[in-house]
Amino acid sequence: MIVTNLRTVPLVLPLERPIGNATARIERFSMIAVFVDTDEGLTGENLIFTIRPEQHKLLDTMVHVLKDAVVGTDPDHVSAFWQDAWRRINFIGFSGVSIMGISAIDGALWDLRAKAANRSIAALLGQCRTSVPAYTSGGLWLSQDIDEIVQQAGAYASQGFGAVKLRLAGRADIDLPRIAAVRDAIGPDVGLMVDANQAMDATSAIALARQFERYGIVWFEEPVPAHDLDNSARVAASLDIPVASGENEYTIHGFRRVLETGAADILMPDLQRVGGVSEFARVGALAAAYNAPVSSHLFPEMSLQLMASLPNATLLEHLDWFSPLYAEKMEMTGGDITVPDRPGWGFSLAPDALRHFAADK
Ligand code: SMN
Ligand code: MG
Repeated sequence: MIVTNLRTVPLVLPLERPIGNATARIERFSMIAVFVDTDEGLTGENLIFTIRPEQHKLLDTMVHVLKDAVVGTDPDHVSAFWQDAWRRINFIGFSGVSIMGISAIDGALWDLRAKAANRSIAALLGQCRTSVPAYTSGGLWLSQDIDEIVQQAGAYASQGFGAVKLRLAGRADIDLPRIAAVRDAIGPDVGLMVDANQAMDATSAIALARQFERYGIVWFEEPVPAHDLDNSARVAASLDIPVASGENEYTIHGFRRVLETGAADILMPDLQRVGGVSEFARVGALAAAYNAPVSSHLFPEMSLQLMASLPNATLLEHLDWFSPLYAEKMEMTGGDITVPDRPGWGFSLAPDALRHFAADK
């Protein structure tokens, strides 16, 4: 089988209500649907996105910049695509938008080769489980007041989620009452994690964590700027609560530094930043060598396939942001999301949704 074409469809997916964390306000997702066609009539697909509309064209361009690395290749030779793409991005750099372009195509190639084998991606990678425990991160935003997050947290617990994530401001006066209220709303048996989205310095992060320790926090996510590995390591070494980080890391090289410095206890690769399915799997193996658990960042429909294959996988980040685009829906039983055994990702972009959310319509 040979790749004959690479196509993209820019999409705009608006949120009903804008949301905010400590570093960003999000009104809509500017997305690129990526399609890799073959001479045998099969097509592999993938999605990448940005929360900043002015970066939409940049993502689209980056995918097309790598077109010559994939058209004419055998999809089973996905590691050869990686090597060639790596050589091509040398001049513009081995992280950031370059890797988003590689991730987009890598994921579409894995979807394609799994569809060609009539297997799921998890089955191709070597499957470990048929469902993955999840935590919900679809709500409890900093942009919502305390009454609203209490009501929402209670609703998540009633829906059966085993854990929920709260976004922090990075200020004790704002965060501690919200943490206490959410803990009260979900009861003692539902996990609670907090995410500072890089807003703090190490000293204040350690001081804040010592005050929220009593609420039974599963992990403290991105306490300090993501690039500041030494200070993240200082927070991790000072606390009993695990530090989780990695949504802003690129490739196995970035994660190697996180592990070597002790900057995080739990790694959170994001499919579009880590380098797609290939690199997510490699980071998972590297993490296993350090006994580090892996929790996926965003893209729940697709990350399920990776989380199903890693022995050291912990919780899947669940939110329904992208579900309007898919023909299939995620299913949850007892807080675990079912790993579909349908071919490829097991979730396919619905043609009517692609038309409905097309950016240029
Ligand atoms: C997050 C990242 C990007 C956009 C929204 C929220 C957050 C997460 O850090 O962990 O989901
Ligand atoms: Mg986060």
